Amino acid sequence: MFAVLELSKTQYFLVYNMFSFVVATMGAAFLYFLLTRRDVSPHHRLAVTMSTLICAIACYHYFRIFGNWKDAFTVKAGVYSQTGEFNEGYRYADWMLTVPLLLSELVLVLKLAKVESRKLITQLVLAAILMIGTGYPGEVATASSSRMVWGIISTIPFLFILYVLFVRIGKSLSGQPAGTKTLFDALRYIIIATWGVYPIAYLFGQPGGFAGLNESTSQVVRQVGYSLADVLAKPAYGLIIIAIAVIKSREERYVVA
Ligand SMILES: *C/C=C(C)/C=C/C=C(C)/C=C/C1=C(C)CCCC1(C)C
Repeated sequence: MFAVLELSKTQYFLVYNMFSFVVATMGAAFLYFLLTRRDVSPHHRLAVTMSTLICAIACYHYFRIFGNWKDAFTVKAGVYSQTGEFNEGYRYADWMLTVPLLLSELVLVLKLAKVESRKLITQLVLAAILMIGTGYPGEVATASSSRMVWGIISTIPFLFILYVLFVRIGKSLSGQPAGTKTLFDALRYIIIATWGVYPIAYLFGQPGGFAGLNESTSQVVRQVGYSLADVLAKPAYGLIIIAIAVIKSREERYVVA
């Protein structure tokens, strides 16, 4: 069973428009990354390809999420009541694919030694799968206690990921070309700031509401929070990765054909 939400027109359309905005953003980013592939040298292209895939996957899922939101509500006398299931599975299926790609992309663009690279990718991908796989049962739980327990379990691999990124990327900063150092440093903080939004948005899914908000408002905050975080964590992050790859390509005297 699902929690039956009763939303005002403003609340309903805030989420509706947000989802629509994310579909457009992911679609545009997908095309942009596809077209800018040739601006980077061949051995940086895999990272750009990953951004392209990430935005395509997210565009598809947001399209489904958007349609699902429309179908799950019925309007009567200006109140939008939930009359059908809203499937959180789309989001988690999306993350299961995109989060390992986002992490691998970052390691690839660092261009570390092969063995080191492989080890980091393996650790990060496994931690990402654990984080999302344990977050999902919490997201769909109807009891607030199980929501909390799964949320805490999922936070353990999350902290591991942040630790690895921060410390490991920090260590390799000195070996990076001058122009990219500030970008890498910015990327570290952007990851902390945007990825940190997810567990906070998750808290707003608490049955009965969170932070003094009623359940409906709280759920609206959660959906908007996840959506904004996705725009920063996928298209915006991809732009920084491309900027780094372009600088590195120039350093290798790559000329755009
Ligand atoms: C493009 C999608 C991204 C970058 C998704 C990231 C998701 C997270 C960092 C999720 C983290 C969670 C916790 C740390 C605890 C509660 C459950 C999650 C899955 C929301």
